[in-house]
Amino acid sequence: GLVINPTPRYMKLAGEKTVDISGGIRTVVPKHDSERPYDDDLDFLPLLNVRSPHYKQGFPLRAAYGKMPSVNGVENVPGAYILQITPSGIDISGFDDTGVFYAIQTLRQIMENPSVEGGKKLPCIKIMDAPVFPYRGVVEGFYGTPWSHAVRLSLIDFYGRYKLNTYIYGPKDDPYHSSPNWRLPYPEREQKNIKELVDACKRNRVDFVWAIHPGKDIKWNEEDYQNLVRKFDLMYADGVRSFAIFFDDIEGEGTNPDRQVELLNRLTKEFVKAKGDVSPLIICPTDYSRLWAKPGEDGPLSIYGRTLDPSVRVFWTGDVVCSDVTKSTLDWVDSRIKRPALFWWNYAVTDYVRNLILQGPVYGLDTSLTDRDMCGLVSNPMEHGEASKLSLYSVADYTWNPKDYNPIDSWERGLEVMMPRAKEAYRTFAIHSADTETGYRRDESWETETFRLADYTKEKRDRLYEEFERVAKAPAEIEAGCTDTLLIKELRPWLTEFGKLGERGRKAIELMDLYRSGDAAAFWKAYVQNRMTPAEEKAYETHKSGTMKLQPFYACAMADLADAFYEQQSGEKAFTLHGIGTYRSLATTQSRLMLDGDSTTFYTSGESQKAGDWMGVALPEAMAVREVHILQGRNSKDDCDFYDHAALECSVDGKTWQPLLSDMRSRYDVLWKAVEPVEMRYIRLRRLDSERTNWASIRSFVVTPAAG
Ligand code: LTM
Repeated sequence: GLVINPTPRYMKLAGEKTVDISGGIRTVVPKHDSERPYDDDLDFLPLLNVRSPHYKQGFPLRAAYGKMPSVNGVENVPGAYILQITPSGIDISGFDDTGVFYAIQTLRQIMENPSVEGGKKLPCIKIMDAPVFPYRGVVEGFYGTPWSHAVRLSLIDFYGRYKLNTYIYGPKDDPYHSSPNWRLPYPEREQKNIKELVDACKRNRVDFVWAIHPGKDIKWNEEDYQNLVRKFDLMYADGVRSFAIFFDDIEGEGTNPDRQVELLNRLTKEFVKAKGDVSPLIICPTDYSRLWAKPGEDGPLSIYGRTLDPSVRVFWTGDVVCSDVTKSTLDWVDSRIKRPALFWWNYAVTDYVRNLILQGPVYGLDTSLTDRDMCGLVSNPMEHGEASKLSLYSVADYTWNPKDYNPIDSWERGLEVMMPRAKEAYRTFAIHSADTETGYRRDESWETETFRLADYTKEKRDRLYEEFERVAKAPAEIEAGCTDTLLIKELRPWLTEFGKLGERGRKAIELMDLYRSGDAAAFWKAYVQNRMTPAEEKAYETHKSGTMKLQPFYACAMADLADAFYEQQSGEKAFTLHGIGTYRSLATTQSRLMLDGDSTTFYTSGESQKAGDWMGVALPEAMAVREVHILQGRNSKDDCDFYDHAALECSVDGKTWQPLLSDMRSRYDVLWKAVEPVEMRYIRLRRLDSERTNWASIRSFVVTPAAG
């Protein structure tokens, strides 16, 4: 029941024993001369909010750093600490000042724990704790609106609370971070804000790393070197002691790895070492992902490995730009750069899907990694900084203690911390707001089972109906229970749409009931009212959630009901095609875009293609077909998002398939005409062997029945 985040590496409760701190806490200077008492100016009692009314009274707390007994399994590294609560007092030893600060954060969390009787009775406990990765934190490195000053300050306090120690400032759309203004000083007001951020970071034992992104137009000459140093000096004057240089997302001369190395090595010598109190530089290479990194000895990463000063940290984003943190990707890059990489984890960034807000669990992080595999991990979050705290809570958990990291457990705890007075409603919103639809796919709605009209059962219906009711109610409950005004401001547009989704999903189920009751007039009236208008569709597209299961349920239910009603009224089957296949997005409304008779709109898989994948359609029933015509790609022969090696197949039962056209190569326009009509219900285009890994798209899929 004792929740501490990040999960401590070692923690032992002394049975049921507790100590009473209702009289407050007083600090006592430790006896040992060899230990340095915790500095007065770093006084932490305000953090605990329990200062004793009189300095001679209260439960004693002794804190010191500089000499920490080494304890089995927990390394003596920066940030390490031991916290012990016994009847004789609270004892803290930190490896360094940060270690003491972290011990205080742990103590604060113990006191805030609901099981700790209003923070007045503390359990007797021993905690020995140390971070596994030296760099743990955040890179504000996304495209889009940079965080506001208020959000940044609120985040920095959050980093301190959860022992994140690195904040890299590098918003792509800050004109003074990137080209062409990287050479210019910040306007006075913004420079003042940076100073405030640096001070807030100091209070929270966070390294403020100022990053520059000069590669789009840097000239490899003395003038631009001096421009860069001048900008660094301005930052240095305001207290910045850590710097990064980003060469991501650029073309041309700036990408030259030899020049990049020259710059970093010269800066290391003439700036970092000359100043004496500046941390090692961090570089983001142009080859930051295995997707395009040149693998050979002459590749930029190997050049770094051979020539870049060993103190420089090198970023890496994984096998693709947004991808899992795995041993294999780290082995690949580390063997080239000759040092453990610093992982730039592109989650929960949404600059490539700005209509989504990601609130799901943090997973895809190998829990067996050590600091020999990577020197740390920083998360690139969403432009919605407050709403990113949920994922950062888990990033803090993982980077401190990967071995004990459990994504779902961490997520559940994070939800409670973010919204203690509306946790259930927030959970409902979060569980249905997780997937990206494209790119770095995330699981979503995993507790929800949807169904089609044909599979309607009372149990399935009731369970889903209850969930849609929870969805419909969640926004009001969150508005009432969430005390974080910055957070609610960010979530509100999505909450509004989420509530509407709950309503229309609930009504879609009621429509199923009505249709089954046979009251045609009442059904049709309600059906028409539950259709989304173009304006509603647009509003939903702009602030989407429930994309994996809830909205697809609604869309499929409405389509099924229309077909069923048509059949009920006319006595004939409606000729409606449904997208089927190996891509999840085929079950959604997306697949309509290849079936709408408009070849300017297209369906896209949202996933890389591979051998065995297929996309197709299901007819309402088996029938004789005389023609199938498919246009692959988005709009022209130059598209690469098509199957360049494929087969066209059909089936009556969806299990046994027969070929219509085999071994087609580079065929955008797939046309099959029957000599004799063929009986079929399912038709598919199947991907055969190919080098191609693009997403697959189809802009038109037309099936013509023999009778049509
Ligand atoms: O990931 C890196 C190193 N650079 C950019 C980021 O700025 C951007 O936020 C992410 C996600 O779109 N992708 C990048 O390539």
